[in-house]
Amino acid sequence: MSDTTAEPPTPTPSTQAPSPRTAAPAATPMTRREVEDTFDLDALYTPEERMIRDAVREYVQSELAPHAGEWWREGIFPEHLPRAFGEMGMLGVAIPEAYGGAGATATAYGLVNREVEAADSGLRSFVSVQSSLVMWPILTYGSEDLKKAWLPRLATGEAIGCFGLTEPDAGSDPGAMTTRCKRVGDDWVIRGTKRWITSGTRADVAIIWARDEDSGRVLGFVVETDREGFRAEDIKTKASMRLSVTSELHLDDVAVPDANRLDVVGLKGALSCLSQARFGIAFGVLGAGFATLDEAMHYLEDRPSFGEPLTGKQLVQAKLADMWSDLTKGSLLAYRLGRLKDEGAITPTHISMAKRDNVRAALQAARHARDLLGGNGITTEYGAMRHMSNLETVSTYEGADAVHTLILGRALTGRAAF
Ligand code: TGC
Repeated sequence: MSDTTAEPPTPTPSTQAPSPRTAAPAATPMTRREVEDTFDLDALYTPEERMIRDAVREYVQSELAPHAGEWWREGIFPEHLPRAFGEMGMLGVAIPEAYGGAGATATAYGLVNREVEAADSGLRSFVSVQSSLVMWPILTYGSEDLKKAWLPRLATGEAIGCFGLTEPDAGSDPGAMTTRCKRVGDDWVIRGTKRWITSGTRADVAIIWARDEDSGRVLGFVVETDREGFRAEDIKTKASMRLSVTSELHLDDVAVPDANRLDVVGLKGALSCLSQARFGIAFGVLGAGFATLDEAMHYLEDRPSFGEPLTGKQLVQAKLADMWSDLTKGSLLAYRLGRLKDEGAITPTHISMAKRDNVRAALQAARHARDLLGGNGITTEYGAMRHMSNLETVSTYEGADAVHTLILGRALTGRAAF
């Protein structure tokens, strides 16, 4: 039996003096490639997907990323970009080649979004609205004449498109739209206001959703923006997405021929387009998130504080590790999302989960980066604050975080709680 009353042994004093604090050896941080693809997803992409991604990465990093801060600060979306994007094959990546697209996989389209958003979410907004919200509905619901008239020009960037669903008083609940259409002879006459419309004042063509006064059903139309009664103006008070053009559209009894009506009836037409755009966002935001992680890693390694680089501090590493881990899980989710879409097995629930959670991961990464960069983090010389501010918009548009949460809740429980 042991003697529980015995005194604990007296520790033997060390004969060695405590080692003086020595300078930390040179650090060998992971490369950007290792950080951004820790689970080697690269090996799972096709050679064509890798080729498209790498070409866009090179273009974005050399031609867009160095200027994004200045364009954002000045509130400029440079006029030459649509044509340049077209030349790079970045518009309509998954649209068939017969209509001017690249005919690539949905995964390739997602990867393009990711590369573009590494520079700025506003640039990705242009690409995804043009591809997912304008080209996709024309391809899917448009007549052959509409496809031939618009898709090749939208693919080259010669024509610009926008998507009018949201209204000043109808965002999360698009069914509450007040824009109306009425059949008059061979035409439809459309009246209403749309708001928060990317590229609205630049657009040559608008996809407009309106409720039929007679049937009460929601219909979609391809509306040329030079039609009488169509007017657009920019929203100039944005503290986010500043290098993206965001507009309000006014349709004052705009007449369009029945041939411009999309072949889909009900809100599902518009929601199916949003599914395409939300898919791209789930990939895109990872680009912004990883850009803020990369920036923070470089900044902190070069910045000593209390005698050593900030990357050697525990609280800093905790944030970096969370950013890396969350964005990496987002990449795995996006990869699977892409393949489900390529296989035709994707559902709106998959997309809602990926859009919601990947935006959360990217936004949290940007917030951490902003914090880690200290005072410099609030300037536009660094990307953290700009990305953070943009991602606040991305969290709200194309289905607010709360809407996607409730879509997931409805899928889980079978009860709609909107
Ligand atoms: P609900 O009953 O759920 O559905 C009505 C019909 O639509 C179908 N559906 C979908 N189809 C394809 N993809 C989806 N994601 C779909 N979601 C629903 C559904 O099957 C049904 O079809 P059917 O045949 O039975 O008629 O409709 P609800 O009114 O209850 O909708 C619920 C809710 C909240 C999920 C939906 O309204 C929603 O997603 N709200 C958010 C809307 C949104 O994202 N708005 C922001 C868009 S961003 C913007 O407009 C700016 S333009 C982009 C830019 O310029 O940057």
